Amino acid sequence: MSDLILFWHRRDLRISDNLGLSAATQQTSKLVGLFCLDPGILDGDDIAPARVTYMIGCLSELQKNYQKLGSQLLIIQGKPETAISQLAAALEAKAVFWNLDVEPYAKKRDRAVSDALKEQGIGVKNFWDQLLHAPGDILTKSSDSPYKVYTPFWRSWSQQDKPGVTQEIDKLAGLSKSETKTAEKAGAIALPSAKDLGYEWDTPLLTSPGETAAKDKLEEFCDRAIYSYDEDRNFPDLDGTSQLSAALKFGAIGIRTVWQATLDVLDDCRSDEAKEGVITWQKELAWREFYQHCMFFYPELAEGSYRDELKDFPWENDEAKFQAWCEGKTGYPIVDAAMRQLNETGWMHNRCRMIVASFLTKDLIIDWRWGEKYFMQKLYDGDLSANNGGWQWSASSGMDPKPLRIFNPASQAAKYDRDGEYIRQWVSEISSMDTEYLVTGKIPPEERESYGYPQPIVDHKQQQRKFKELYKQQKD
Ligand code: FAD
Ligand code: FO1
Repeated sequence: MSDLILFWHRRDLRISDNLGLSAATQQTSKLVGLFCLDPGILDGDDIAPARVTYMIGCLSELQKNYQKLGSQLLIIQGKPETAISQLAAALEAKAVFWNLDVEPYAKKRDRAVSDALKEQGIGVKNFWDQLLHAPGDILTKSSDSPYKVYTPFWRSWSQQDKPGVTQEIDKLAGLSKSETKTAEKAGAIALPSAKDLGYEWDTPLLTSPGETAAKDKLEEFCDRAIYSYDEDRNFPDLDGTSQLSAALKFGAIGIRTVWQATLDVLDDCRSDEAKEGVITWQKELAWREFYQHCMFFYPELAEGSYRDELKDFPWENDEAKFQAWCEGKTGYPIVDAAMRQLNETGWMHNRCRMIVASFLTKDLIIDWRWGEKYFMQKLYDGDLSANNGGWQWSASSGMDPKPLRIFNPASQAAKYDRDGEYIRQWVSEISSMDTEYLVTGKIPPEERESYGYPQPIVDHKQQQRKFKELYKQQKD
């Protein structure tokens, strides 16, 4: 057995501020990174080309960063428990380290990999890196159980001491030439492109992949928009949010680095409004952790509605209406703008995610899981816990204490896109129409016809009444 430790990356695609990786460097200087292209994930029907493109971009930078430190990032392909144990055994690694994840698939996969390695006498060590507080660290005082409601979770979460940024790694030792050959024989391959994996995405991503771009984005956000985040985050035509979601999903940036940045800017705040901006952003980071804790403790959330009254809901599930929603052709300008933003960029503004999710479930009366899956097929930040949390919240099927939440598309547009700028940007065929038409959606049928814009596929008022009636029947 050699001194070699393999560090298995999954959604922590970075060197800096990586808890598990830092811990491995405390035990050995001979440390090699590893990523396993997993058909169990990549062959799924909920994968977005934009997301795979982002992930491969992160891996490409990670490979270069390992090389700069004197080591390498090995890429393998296949069932992790087979591919990883085969490689680790061939290289006579003394241990494989990795950071844990909350997802049901991750838990099962990790158990299998752990068992396979231990069977061969190879050590395993795991860490919680992607959260400031691990599942189980934030529990109710009354019954020592996980929180199901966000506000008390935030109160407890925000009061606990947070870990600091880990120390920079400046040097590693990698594989010798002959060991590299052994690794190749045991399955190590060159990093494929997203296209090689069957995923094509040519549009530049809002945040470029990799550690460097993520750090730059954080710095830029903290210099510019964080102080007015409390107000600006609601307006989809403004560049008022961080756009760090994909970096956080894939761990292109460490959560401790992000948290430290919020503490630094809090120190610099000169007004209460500025402070409010920073705290509101911290609350979003806490939403991320809340949904991950929920997924960890209640994995059944991934399967369907949490609330009984939504479990066997008589969804109408009209395929043609679903298609119109997917394509941004519902005849509701704010909904269509948002869906087109998603289709064209792989990202959608949070306010609009809530609007289109409410529209799919409450206006089209379509099972929220259809929307959840479509989002995963398109979003480059698609993340099981956050996406499922957002959809269950919007469908009123989750743990949220507010029973029924219905958004009126016109009121939402009037409040958050009052000049119709966002709608104009994404629904080009009606960009020259009066703002009043765009925002209210009350466009005469003949105008719609002449502009080539669809008639509304449903009537909001009527559908809202229908949904409430169905909901009442389910509750009784
Ligand atoms: P910012 O406003 O800058 O927020 C900072 C970070 O906090 C985000 O990057 C994200 O990591 C986290 N965050 C913010 N809001 C939420 C939230 N409501 N829930 C959980 N984490 C949050 N977010 C995803 O990362 N992946 C998803 O697949 C996803 N699907 C969603 C589906 C629906 C129906 C809804 C309503 C929300 C969803 N969100 C999802 C949450 C949110 O919309 C995005 O995190 C946010 O729009 C990303 O933009 P940003 O990075 O500029 O966010
Ligand atoms: N993680 C991997 O270890 N291997 C993959 O091939 C892989 C692909 C992938 C594609 C889309 C996506 O959103 C995430 C992906 N991940 C991959 C990361 C994944 O989120 C984590 O592995 C989770 O722990 C799985 O539950």
